[in-house]
Amino acid sequence: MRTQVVIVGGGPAGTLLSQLLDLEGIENIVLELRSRAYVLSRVRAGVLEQGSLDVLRTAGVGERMEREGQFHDGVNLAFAGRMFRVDLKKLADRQVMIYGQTEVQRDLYDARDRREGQIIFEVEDVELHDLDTAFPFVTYRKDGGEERIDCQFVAGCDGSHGVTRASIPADLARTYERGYPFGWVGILSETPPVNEELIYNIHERGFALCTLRSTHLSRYYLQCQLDDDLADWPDDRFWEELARRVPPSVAERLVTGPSIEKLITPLRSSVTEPMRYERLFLAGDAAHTVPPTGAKGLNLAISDVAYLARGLSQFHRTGSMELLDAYSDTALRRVWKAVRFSWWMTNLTHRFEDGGTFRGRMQEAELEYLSTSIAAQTSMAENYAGLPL
Ligand code: RFL
Ligand code: PHB
Repeated sequence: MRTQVVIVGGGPAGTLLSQLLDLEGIENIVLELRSRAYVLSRVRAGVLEQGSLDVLRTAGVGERMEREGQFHDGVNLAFAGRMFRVDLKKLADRQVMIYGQTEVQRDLYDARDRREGQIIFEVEDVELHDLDTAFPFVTYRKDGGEERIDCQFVAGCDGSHGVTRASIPADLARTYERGYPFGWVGILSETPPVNEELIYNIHERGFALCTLRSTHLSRYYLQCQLDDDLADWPDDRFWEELARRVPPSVAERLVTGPSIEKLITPLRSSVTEPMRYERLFLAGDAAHTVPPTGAKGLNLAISDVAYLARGLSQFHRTGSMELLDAYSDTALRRVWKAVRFSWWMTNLTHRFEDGGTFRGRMQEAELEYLSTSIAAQTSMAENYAGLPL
């Protein structure tokens, strides 16, 4: 087989890139490890920045999002028994949209179907070859047979556990990493959300997040131990712990019910530089991970893909490599700011074991400052609502 761009990974980054390239007349094939149903069953992000909405509209997948997504003008932080609101609309002149990653993914797959895009699911042993020549190719196995696709470029959109990042020779790439000494356990339940807007709860028992998908679908997360597993968090324990970590007035309104999905995840920051090796370009979680506290992961995947699509389309139209050559630097400038914000928000909101120390006092002082300073809230608002693309 032959195509212009092979896209490894059919998550949001890979599928969106496929759609944007197709709209520019660039042929591409997506290779995805899992089945379509499996990808659609992964419940992850919920918050889209305005810049992400613009990219999704350009890709022709804005219609259902516009109809079913909820715009939010602010987010709330609760600590020491009180709650304050950061007004995104007033302070940053922007809103965010609540629309689940699962829905974005479904819209993208449907859009690819309508244009008869090629996504090959359940591929194994993807390997990249001759990336440092003008004739790279990708091999993989499907239904037991060995396949080969020749191409001009490869896009590595295969997430944090993918294979493309490792195709960059070790001496040409550097990975910066920070692990946090805790994880999140999260549930989805068919209950009305406890609050119309998100609440980030800072509590001595650990962080808790109240978020939602719709008027009848709630999503909650709790900070947990790094070595906890799902068996440690039966529904009853989850709801009891959540009620303790939110302000009493919020706990009173909490409607509980069986979880329909539950996940546990460690928190981590990581960035690989550069996001390119010769004819390979990395985008999304394949190049970087952020802790979910700042709601930035999916939004970064979308902005990377927007930059990369621009570069590939310039090459396609004019033969110029200018934007592709600038891709890694352009994307990384935005990535590092989101990594910083996610790290800051994680440090601000989570309980560290050293709570009674100088660091703990600094955390309290910062919360006190943020709750009373419009300047501090403005900085949080512009980052949370999303820096310009
Ligand atoms: P994905 O979604 O991981 O997709 C990568 C795809 O590549 C496939 N793959 C391979 N395919 C072929 N060959 C291989 N060898 C392959 N290896 C892997 C995988 O099966 C998969 O389908 O990466 P992508 O596309 O870069 O998208 C990134 C986002 O999924 C991620 O950043 C967000 O979910 C992060 N995130 C959030 N981001 C936000 O912007 N806002 C949020 O509110 C938000 N909340 C979250 C989150 C992530 C969470 N978890 C589970 C870590 C909340 C949580 C709990
Ligand atoms: C979510 O709705 O799943 C969500 C929202 C905000 C975050 C993380 C996750 O910071």
